[in-house]
Amino acid sequence: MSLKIGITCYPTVGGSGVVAAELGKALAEKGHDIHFISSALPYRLDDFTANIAFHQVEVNQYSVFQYPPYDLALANKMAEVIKREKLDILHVHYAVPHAISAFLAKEMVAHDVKIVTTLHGTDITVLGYDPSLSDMVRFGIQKSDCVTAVSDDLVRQTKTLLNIDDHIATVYNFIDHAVYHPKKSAKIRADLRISESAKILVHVSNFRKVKRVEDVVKVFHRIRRTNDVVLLLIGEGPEMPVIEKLVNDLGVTDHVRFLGNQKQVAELLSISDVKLLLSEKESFGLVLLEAMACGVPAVGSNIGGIPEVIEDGVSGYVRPLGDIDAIAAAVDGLLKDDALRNRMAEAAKKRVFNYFHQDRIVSDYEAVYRKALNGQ
Ligand code: GMT
Repeated sequence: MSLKIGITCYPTVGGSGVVAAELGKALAEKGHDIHFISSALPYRLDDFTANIAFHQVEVNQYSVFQYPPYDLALANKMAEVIKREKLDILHVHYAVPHAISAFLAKEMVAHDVKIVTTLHGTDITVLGYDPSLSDMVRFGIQKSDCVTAVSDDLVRQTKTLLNIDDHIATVYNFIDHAVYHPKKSAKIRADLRISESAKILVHVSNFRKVKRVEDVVKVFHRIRRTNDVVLLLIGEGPEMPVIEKLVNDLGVTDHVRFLGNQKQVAELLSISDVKLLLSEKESFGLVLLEAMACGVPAVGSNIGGIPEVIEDGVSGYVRPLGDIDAIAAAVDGLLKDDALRNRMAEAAKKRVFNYFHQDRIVSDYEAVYRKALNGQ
């Protein structure tokens, strides 16, 4: 049965926006009618598709408002779309503010839309600790018809932190295999001035403090002592000046390529040998999946959802947070042993295909929608 589904997410570059946009596209391909309700066209949604509509939330600034009331404008737009399109499901990504706006919208209309909320991390691992917001996060979760989180660890943290018993289903993130698969390109190496013999480490993030990009640079500096290796840094964010200074202070500037935000990363990932994600908080780590699908073993910190993505010792390594020695030893071992790296690359591809395939996860979300509609 095809459904009318509203989707709200943060449209900017970021895993949650990517997952929401890719989910909408995949659901549309399966015949559902999709309505994105957001402040801007979600990143990754640039091609026209007949059964995907975008409804822009506009916030007018009036002098009576000290702050622009985005959450209210969003609720109003949601109510308008629910009523006009007779939505079956409103799937919001993040409890605060999106689940709260969805609840308000549902109260405004005489139409029994079901609210599905997906937790992506920050609303629990940051806002959940803030006493001025935690009750609101709990309220958003409890007023949703179904709640999902992107890892078992996030389910556990949500329940413990907010002291709730409500059922929260783990629905892992996914990638589109048509986009993420090994795409070898000799030209990219040449363009980046990387010799054929050099190994490549890669890190992709929004360069927030929580990503600990400094650890990535420290590990790189350590392994450069005994390896011909280059570091690709993809993304941008507030920590960039700190990272540039550290790269300079450690004397590795000539071996680091700052590539900024990139839309097409599959080619860059495919020329890489090891992917690093050393964050202190990471509910899932979508960038790990992207690299692993391109045949790149990953080394990550032992926190959040990372150990659910990387199978330690099989598709990469999971090492203690901030343990530069242990992380550098794992990366060094991978760079020096081609057979081991190739074995792990194959295991990484297989793992993404078997557990995080788009078809499987999209079906999981459809099952969640059916549950919400059946009142389960
Ligand atoms: O990691 C970020 O800073 C961005 C954030 C987002 O809103 O996209 O990412 C969160 O959601 C992603 C998609 O579910 C996850 O892959 C990331 O692990 C998660 N980030 C954190 O938990 C810090």
